[in-house]
Amino acid sequence: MTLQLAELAAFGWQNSDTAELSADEIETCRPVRVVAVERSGLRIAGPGIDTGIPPFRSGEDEEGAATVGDWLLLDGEALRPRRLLPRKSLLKRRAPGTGRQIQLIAANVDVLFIVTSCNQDFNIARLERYLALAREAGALPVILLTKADLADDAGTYASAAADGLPGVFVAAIDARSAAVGGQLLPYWRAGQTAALVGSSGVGKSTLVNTLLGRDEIATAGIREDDDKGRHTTTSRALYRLANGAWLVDTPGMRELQLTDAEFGISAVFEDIVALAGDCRFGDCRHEGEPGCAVRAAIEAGDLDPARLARWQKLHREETHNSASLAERRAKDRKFGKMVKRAMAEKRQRE
Ligand SMILES: Nc1nc2c(ncn2[C@@H]2O[C@H](COP(=O)(O)OP(=O)(O)OP(=O)(O)O)[C@@H](O)[C@H]2O)c(=O)[nH]1
Ligand SMILES: [Mg+2]
Ligand SMILES: [Zn+2]
Repeated sequence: MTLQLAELAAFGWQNSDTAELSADEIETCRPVRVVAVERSGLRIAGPGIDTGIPPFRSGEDEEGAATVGDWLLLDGEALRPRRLLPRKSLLKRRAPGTGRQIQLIAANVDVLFIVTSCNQDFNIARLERYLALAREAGALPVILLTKADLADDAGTYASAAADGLPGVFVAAIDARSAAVGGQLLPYWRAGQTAALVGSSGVGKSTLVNTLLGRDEIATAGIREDDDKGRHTTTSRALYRLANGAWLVDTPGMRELQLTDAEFGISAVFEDIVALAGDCRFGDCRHEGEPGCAVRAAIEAGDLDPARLARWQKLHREETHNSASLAERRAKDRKFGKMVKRAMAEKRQRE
């Protein structure tokens, strides 16, 4: 038995994935892609396979849980995964609520379509969070402004996005229009994987349906008073499009709390990071210290003080989230060791 490379490529498999496998694995294993994460388990697909399996986790770390977009290696003809293949990228966030947990959004994503609408959902600070998520994962960020057909001033939203988020691709679209396939064409190609993220009600599932050419996913109208959605989509799934690309639909997020995203945040605010490097003091807080290059740029009108404030807030928050997750992981490890020791002692007594 050998790998069906051409068939696998249609699922997004790349040569670098083959290079991860041992000779024995190439002879005996079947790679499959996780195409949906449901409450009951995972849906996997690959050449000649499309079925459900129980959740799979490699190791004890929460990031070891297989998520949508992941590649699993099945043992021969069995439906039992042998291992989770290394990811080329991972989108994750601090799980909502009080728990210090990580939530995996999707793995092996090449393009991140950050979806917002030409209405009250539009918010530069929130878009910067999604941008940092994309940059951290090494995915190409593209901002999609849906409901351009409903707004009198879609152009104003597009210029606000282009001005506020320098260097980022922006497209104003009608997610229901067949023209959207052509508008997104420059950003991906066959075998690539994109993910849709954004608030509830911005039209993520509508866009998947339009690109599929059929109403496969349920969608629902938004609240008229504040443009908020109704959290219609509740699971993550990957869809294969006619152009050979793959698209992940995700449930709308109320809030995106970043964690382990210091690189991504610095990439989004690289202008400020560069300025800060020129401040006289290495630990300058840009709050009026002498020789502050950041303040000088604000005074010269080269930097928007609101942008500095957004960077500082995001940076503080990320540091806090990463530290509290690290603390919890250390506690978990300590607890795990304690349990193992207690079990070993119990066995000795028996
Ligand atoms: N006119 C117009 N309506 C749109 C557009 N995009 C989405 N809609 C409508 O907006 C509503 C919400 O769309 P959904 O696709 O369910 O939104 P969603 O982002 O998937 O929302 P969640 O699943 O809750 O995260 C639906 O009634 C869509 O028909 C658009 O570009 N133009
Ligand atoms: Mg949806
Ligand atoms: Zn400074």
